[in-house]
Amino acid sequence: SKAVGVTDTTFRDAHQSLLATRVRTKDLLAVAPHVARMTPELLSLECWGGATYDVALRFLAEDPWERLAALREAVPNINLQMLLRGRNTVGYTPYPEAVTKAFVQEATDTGIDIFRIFDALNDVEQMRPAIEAVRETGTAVAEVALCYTSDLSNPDERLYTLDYYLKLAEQIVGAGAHVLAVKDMAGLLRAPAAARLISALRKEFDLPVHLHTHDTAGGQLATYLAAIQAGVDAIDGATASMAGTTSQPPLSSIVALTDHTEHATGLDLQNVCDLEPYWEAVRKIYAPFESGIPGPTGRVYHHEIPGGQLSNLRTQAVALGLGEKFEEIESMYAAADRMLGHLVKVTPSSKVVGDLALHLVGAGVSPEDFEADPGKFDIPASVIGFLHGELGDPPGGWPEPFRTKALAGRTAPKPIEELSPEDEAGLVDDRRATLNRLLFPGPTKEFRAHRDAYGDTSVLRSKDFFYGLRPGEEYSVDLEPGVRLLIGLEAISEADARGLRTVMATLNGQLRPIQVRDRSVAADIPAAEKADRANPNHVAAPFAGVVTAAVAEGDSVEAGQTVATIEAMKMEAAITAPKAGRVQRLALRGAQQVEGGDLLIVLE
Ligand code: PYR
Repeated sequence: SKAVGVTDTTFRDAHQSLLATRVRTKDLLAVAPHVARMTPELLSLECWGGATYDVALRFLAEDPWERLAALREAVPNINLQMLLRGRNTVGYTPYPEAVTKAFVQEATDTGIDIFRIFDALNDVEQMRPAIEAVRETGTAVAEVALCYTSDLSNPDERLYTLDYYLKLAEQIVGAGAHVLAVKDMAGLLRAPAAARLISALRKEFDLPVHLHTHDTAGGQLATYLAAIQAGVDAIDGATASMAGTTSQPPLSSIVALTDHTEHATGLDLQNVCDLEPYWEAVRKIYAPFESGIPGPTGRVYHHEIPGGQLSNLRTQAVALGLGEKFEEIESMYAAADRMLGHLVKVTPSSKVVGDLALHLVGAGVSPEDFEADPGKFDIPASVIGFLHGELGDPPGGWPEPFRTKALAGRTAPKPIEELSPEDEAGLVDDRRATLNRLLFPGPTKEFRAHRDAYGDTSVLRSKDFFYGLRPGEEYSVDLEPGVRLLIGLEAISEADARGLRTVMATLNGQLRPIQVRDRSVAADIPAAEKADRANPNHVAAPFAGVVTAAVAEGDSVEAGQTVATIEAMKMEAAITAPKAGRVQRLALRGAQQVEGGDLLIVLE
């Protein structure tokens, strides 16, 4: 008889995969004591990772360390678990080992018990510094993942076979893992494959095996049953109202699946169900961040997009004006994956494939034309970096001659920078602030500016934080025990010519006029010039985004040279000169928001 352990992912992966990771600390803390009290039999609570860290600083004006510390206090009795991106820690590119070490130590000191470590190309060398850092803490658990993709039951599968996973597991065990994890980030592990993979891992190795999946196609409860029968030690689930589709399978159906059997989770079905109404209500507040995947989709077996990315990619597609073309983007994702060598797709390799797919659909380039002559086209910076080996070597080797053609004349990204002596000192004396700055410099700066201007806004209710007050509304905030602030909104003025409005607020009854720029009011921005597609001297924006010129008027450029960069929704791409020539005119001033087809540069 063997009970199966359960990790609750509601605080991390569930909202990452359904609500663009937007759930705020306040809404986690409100339910955390109930999680702590009601289900002490949980193996762990997954509550932290790359996206939660990034989004806290970038969009929520929260310090991710403060969140972790508060959760540790609210949940003293359950293991807190985080997802660590190997050498990328919580970022998108590799960092020096000193950063990994300081990060792991600080996370352990603040409350993490279990680190689930993965690498986007299943390269154990990329995970080794993180594994060693976790082992060096002396207390934390190094759970090391093999990322699953494709279908090992398919006799035509040549790369990601059972043999491949067993060799990988052997390296992971050799590197010092305490626990083996199977990370099925897209929900591709079918029940028969789970039976084979889990029983083989249990037979070959002495380590506990922990299975993670996403229920994108709707069949993963069957996979869990097969894995449990094959001896899996623990599985991941989320509160039912935050489960399903791109998130994990529901905790309640997991409990019901095993109740009254030798594998019973030990969780109480009623206790688990009692948390559902809370999350049902909270989820409504976050409705604008819903990814709009209305139900399960079997197309995932073809495109293999991870759960966390599938929801995000939809939002990106809409922001790029490509919302109507989502099925084309899904097919292009599969085509881009094939061109790049059939990758393990998880942050950040999934971003490389997604960037290329969005870029090609946005530019209206067919996969055949692109693959035949990639040197002729703009290529997103992440794709160039990947092809230069920035993320390591892919398991199936490099796609040739595609790679050589794509890289011809394109410069390699900068190698990992050494830490400055100030940063090294900062990692000792002022660890959290230094880590925030090193890992997410831009968002950390904005976060600091927000804190300095407004104080700690994590005390606000989510409804007010996201959507604000309406005139006449009043709201009380508990700043700290015994200190209450009454905030009211009296009126908002018309915008002036510069787009500034005066907001008449009251703080504890005192009228406080505040000047705020209304970004929806167009300050005299001239209508953009459109490029003439037939004119070979015109360089156009390939899609909507923020463009920064890389050349000045009068510069001479080579064909294929980067003349500008464009950023949109975490995607960035180089815009290259279609021909050699001199820059006659820049139609851009500074970094500028543009629409697809806007004129950027005129060559002569
Ligand atoms: C992350 O790194 O955020 C994933 O969910 C894989």
